[in-house]
Amino acid sequence: MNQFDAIDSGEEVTSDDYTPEIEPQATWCPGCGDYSVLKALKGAMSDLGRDPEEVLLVTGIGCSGKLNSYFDSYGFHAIHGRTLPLGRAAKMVNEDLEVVAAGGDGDGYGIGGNHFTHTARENHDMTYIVFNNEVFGLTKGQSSPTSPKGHKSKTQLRGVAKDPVRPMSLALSAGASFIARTAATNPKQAQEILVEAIEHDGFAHVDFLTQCPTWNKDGAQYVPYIDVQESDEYDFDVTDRREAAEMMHETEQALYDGKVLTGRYYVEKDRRTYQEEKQARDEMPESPVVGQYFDEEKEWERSYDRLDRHT
Ligand SMILES: Cc1ncc(C[n+]2csc(CCOP(=O)(O)OP(=O)(O)O)c2C)c(N)n1
Ligand code: SF4
Repeated sequence: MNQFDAIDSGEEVTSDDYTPEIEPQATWCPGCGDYSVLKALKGAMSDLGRDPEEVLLVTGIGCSGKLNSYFDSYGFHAIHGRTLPLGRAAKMVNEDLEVVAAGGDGDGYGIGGNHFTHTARENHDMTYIVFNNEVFGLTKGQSSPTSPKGHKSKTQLRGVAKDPVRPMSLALSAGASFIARTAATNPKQAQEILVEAIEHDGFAHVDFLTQCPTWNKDGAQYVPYIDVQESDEYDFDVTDRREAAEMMHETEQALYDGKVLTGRYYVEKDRRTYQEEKQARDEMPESPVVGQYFDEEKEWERSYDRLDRHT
């Protein structure tokens, strides 16, 4: 039994349960993709029947980070790029919490890039939603790690000189056990993918393509998407790492050619989460490291041997 069983009211959870009683006026621009993430996340939580008291939402800094103000669960509006270490820490001290971290592509793939790779590697049991609008929205449209090469902005007048980050390939090579991409223009799929991501035991990464009509009017996110699972052209096994890697390679480039492909790309069910791995370690007998690895006499002998070999 987890501690939340005691507070389960038995009543059906709806999206409204996640709407703050005094709802602040949204400061997102009209047409912003962030509204879709909010709706999909509320919908996913109600599909799963999760009470808001069971959920912690950690957000970063940026327009995306404001998600916390409109989503009524436990929340932490973290500093820039630090959603993942905070979410991890919360999960480690309270395993029953449903932890969701969310932030922009600047937040997650730029300043927080290091945390992204290591949280994926360690397979922490949490969901990570990245609002990928290919720009820094809040600070007025500078290019971000996912802006296409050549993308022009007020601070990159001649266009970006760098190749963009490929978020899904990065997540796969780092070790995430659930990887998907969805789009704000596709609310049904978005909600389904979030349900699966939240249910997944392990680190679930969702690259959520969100449009920024204020600073990135030409973003590919406006183009109608193709769902890779529903397309005959893209038949592949989501549990096969090699096939997933090939699909990602192909479709992450296609995004910049104006073809938006979304869906689940990789699902690994039998990998132990960080929490499970740690529990298994805690149950092992301790072996004294000093005696095992450091025998002073032997170390001197080895040093003399090495010296002999070099003289
Ligand atoms: C340590 C730190 N560096 C820089 C900033 C300034 N800053 C605020 S939001 C932001 C970019 C946000 O872009 P992104 O994460 O893509 O989110 P979006 O606003 O597009 O949702 C930056 C650079 C900051 N708040 N803190
Ligand atoms: S600036 Fe862009 S990302 Fe920020 S609220 Fe407006 S449309 Fe959304």
